[in-house]
Amino acid sequence: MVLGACGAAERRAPSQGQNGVRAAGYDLEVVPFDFELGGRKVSSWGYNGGIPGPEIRLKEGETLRATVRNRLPEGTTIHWHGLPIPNEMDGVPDVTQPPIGSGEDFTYEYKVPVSGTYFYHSHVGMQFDRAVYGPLVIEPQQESLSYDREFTLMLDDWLDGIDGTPEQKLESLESGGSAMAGMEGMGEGMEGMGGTGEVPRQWPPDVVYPFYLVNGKPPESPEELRVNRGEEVRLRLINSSSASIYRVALQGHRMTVTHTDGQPVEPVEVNALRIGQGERYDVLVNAGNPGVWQLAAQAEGTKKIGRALFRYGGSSASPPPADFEPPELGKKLLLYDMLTAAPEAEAPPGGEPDEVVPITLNGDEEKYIWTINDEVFSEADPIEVGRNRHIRFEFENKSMMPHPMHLHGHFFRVQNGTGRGPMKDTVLVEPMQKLTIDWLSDNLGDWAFHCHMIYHQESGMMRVVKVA
Ligand SMILES: [Cu+2]
Repeated sequence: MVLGACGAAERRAPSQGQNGVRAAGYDLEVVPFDFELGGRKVSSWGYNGGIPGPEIRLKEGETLRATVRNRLPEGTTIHWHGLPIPNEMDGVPDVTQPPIGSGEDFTYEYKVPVSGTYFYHSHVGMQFDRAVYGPLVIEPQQESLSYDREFTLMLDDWLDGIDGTPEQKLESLESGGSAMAGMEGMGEGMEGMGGTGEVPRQWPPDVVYPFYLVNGKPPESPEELRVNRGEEVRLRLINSSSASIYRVALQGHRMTVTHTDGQPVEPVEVNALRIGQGERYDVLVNAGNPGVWQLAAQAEGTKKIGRALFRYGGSSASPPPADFEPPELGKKLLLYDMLTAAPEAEAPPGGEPDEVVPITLNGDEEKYIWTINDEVFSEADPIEVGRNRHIRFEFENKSMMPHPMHLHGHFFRVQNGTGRGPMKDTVLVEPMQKLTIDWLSDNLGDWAFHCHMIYHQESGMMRVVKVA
């Protein structure tokens, strides 16, 4: 690998956390860069030489124009995760565009159709398991929530430059290295945690990472979220991890969930939530408990956490230890069954579907092959559906791994028995679970549909859904 070899000339100041500017035009140079992680110098790839990339923030209806300058030694693209935009702007290599070649530039330009919390990332190969991601926040024309302060928090699992490269990790999984990887901290005694309904088991992940980062920072040197007593605080949680599901809780506080995947839901108060790869949750926290508190993201099936600190003005308390698990992690956990779409969510189709498509998820953990309807992506034909039809996908997960399934270009309703399930773009399908989603095929083109666990995606768990 030539990581970092040509980074110096292109390097800019790292982008830190809340660094967005309100402008429609962005320059995103994707470039090798160095940063410090847990006392070690790491070389990786990212946008404008930072982790995460710069926050892109604009208003619903504005035009986003982003010029990507590819300074990597290989091709790249940007996918605008969750936004239903014109197909040619969707950034899937060899499906919606050829990769942007090394040394080349490409400009994405489209009108932002919806508000909410999204993110952008490379869709080429294993690049997503580097730092090629950043937050994308679309403000509504009229904000209906009332809050005093907001923070965007990106959760990431990190191994690049610490435990080889993502490509080497994939190779080791393909040669049978996965069974052992998952053994660490198998989550014994973590079943039957409190809360209502059926709390999902914690499955051992395929990859246990050396670091879990929040806004690019390891637990030993966390980001501090500074708040004042009495404030209402909005947190935008984005799981931009490649292979990790998290349970998230804020010590000493409850969270009111207001959105998932950018779309509004009826508010639900919980102690903890579970967030799969590619999912987002917006929550409100009432800051009524002065001190310094752990905002923990525990990687499911492990004992490891990523964290930020929630620090009140005037508090001189010392922070909890890096690995402290808030007791809230064991209390009421958000489940899909608790969510209903708010009336203003993107209009879903109702009634009976026009087309029903069975989607079987399966895999061979030994050979590390992951399939949709028993075929890997490279050998499969597209799933073709008609335009402006009410489509139902009936998932059946026949594997022993959870799969965060992501459909490009559309929102879908998760059928959770309420009749008004949440509108989402990414949904976790549990091992051996059946789950139904409904969507309106109102966006023409070839749309990627895949598991957002990138090692599964790269090993076959992807399809093109052709809306024609
Ligand atoms: Cu998967």
